[in-house]
Amino acid sequence: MKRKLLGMFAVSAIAGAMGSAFAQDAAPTLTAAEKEAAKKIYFERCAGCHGVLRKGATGKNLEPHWTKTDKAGAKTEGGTLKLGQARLEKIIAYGTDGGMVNFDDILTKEEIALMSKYIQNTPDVPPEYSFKETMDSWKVIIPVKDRPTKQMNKFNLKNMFSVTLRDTGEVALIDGDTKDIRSIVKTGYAVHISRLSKSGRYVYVIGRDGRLSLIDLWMEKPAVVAELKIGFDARSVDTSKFKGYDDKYAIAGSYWPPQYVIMDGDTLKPLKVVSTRGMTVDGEYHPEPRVASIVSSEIKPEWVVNIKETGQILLVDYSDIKNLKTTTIESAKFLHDGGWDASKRYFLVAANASNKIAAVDTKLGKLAALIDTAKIPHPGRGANFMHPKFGPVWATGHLGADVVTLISTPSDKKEHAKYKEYNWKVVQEMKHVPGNLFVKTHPKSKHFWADAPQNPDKDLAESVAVWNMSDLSKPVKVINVAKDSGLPPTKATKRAVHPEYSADGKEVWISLWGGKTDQSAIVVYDDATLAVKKVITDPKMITPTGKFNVYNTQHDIY
Ligand code: DHE
Repeated sequence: MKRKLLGMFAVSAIAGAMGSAFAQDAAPTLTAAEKEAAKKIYFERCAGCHGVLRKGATGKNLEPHWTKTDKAGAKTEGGTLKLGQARLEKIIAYGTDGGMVNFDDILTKEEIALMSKYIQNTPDVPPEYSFKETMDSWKVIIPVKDRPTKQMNKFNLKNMFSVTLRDTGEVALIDGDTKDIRSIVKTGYAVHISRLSKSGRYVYVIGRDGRLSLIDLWMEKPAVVAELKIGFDARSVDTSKFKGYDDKYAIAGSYWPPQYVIMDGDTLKPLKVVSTRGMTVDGEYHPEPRVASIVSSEIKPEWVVNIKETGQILLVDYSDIKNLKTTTIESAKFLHDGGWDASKRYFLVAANASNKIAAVDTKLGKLAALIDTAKIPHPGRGANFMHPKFGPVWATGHLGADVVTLISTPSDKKEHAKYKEYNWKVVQEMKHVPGNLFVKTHPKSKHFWADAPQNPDKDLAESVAVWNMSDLSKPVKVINVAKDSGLPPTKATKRAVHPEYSADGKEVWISLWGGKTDQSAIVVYDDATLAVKKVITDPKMITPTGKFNVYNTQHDIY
């Protein structure tokens, strides 16, 4: 049975904002109520991979020209077999070898039939979202002048974790030293990531519904001090980290509409909205090029903004926002997540449906390399370490292959000159299992961790593998995190997801992402002994997924 990461999509405001126009052609008809229900399911489960306009990205194109047919065996002009109702129902229920996940245990038979009809109809085009609407959504809850001028609590903020509670639309701020929940903050729906301001004072949290929340960690009880709706559907945010721009600006990327918003760092006041529509690397116009990962350079006043559908990587210079200068770097489709190499000069990003990693040289503003990898690389932010034979490497896991890929990265250090011949080559593929989403290590650790939450096997999805970096031939241990948690067994898989280190690099936190109504947990391991140190199982701990240690996120340590 395949699992369903790729189908976990936002309950997006788009669903509500969608128009109701349908071009019926010869497609199956739906009542108004059926359309509404199908629209909601599409945005919750399908849009993340297939796109709002169904042009396809990580998932296949789902436009009527090939979903719709009334006769068996009908072909498109290009000769591809059209899908039609019966075939669509099978694909949605059981998935495909191409990576489509099965929905037979999430959707009822009736819902599967409904979705099969829905996607044979012409997609609705959701509304745009202007600068004025962005501005109208802006709320300053506590103005800067009323905020503390120094840290008012006694928490060790460096070791605070901002934890996504996916299905409750909240983040928990958990004290890494005591493991106590210091605050639970209401945020946007199914928060995707938390990022830190350069000073480490502010946490920026982006919901899938486009709601961006700014949390002030200096308050006695950290709370949201400003909010902005940056679009209808979003995944990424970062801040200005170049010297002299500390906490000055923030940028957030939107899936729909395809654009990014630049704002003031301490109030979220919107300053500029920039569309990402344009040509793909193949020279085709794309109406929905979504903003995937964004990262902030520390060597230039620039953000690296990765545009999924076009395969273009933008270096956005924020030194003069009124006269915005952007370098557009061609790479490959469809860009997703990525992270810095150890020197923080190169940014490596997955072009996941092309099975490639693109490396950008942010110093020269050029593509440094386009590296072929195994199927569907998914690095999260990746992981950097010294390979015993090949020197500095950056690692990515794979959703679609049973390996972790190690890529040699350049280094200016004299003692690393001997590794130059390996640079930008895949130097090793460590044997793992498919369905990996995140890998992690820490400069002070000898261990390398990889999860496998999307593996079809329940045991593997509930486990993580750990390697000792002196011998990467096989894991030193495969840890069943669900068993270690002591939680009662459940029918729903408790996916072990997203290893994250404590600030001192001595602990590894793993989320157990259970069913919506099941008790979930975070299991904390001692990185040296690999023994459980603590299981955080507060009843409020519902569907924890991403965890962002303040210090490590602030300084891009991974
Ligand atoms: Fe993510 C990062 C998009 C599903 C947990 N995810 C990212 C990034 C993007 C992205 C573009 C990079 C952000 C950045 O660095 O600026 N994710 C998507 C999707 O489009 C997708 C496939 C489907 C969807 O509709 O959202 C998707 N992601 C998921 C999940 O189902 C996960 C596992 C659980 C959850 O919370 O929803 C999930 N994604 C994460 C996490 C990160 C992330 C924890 C940050 C990793 C890090 O260490 O920085």
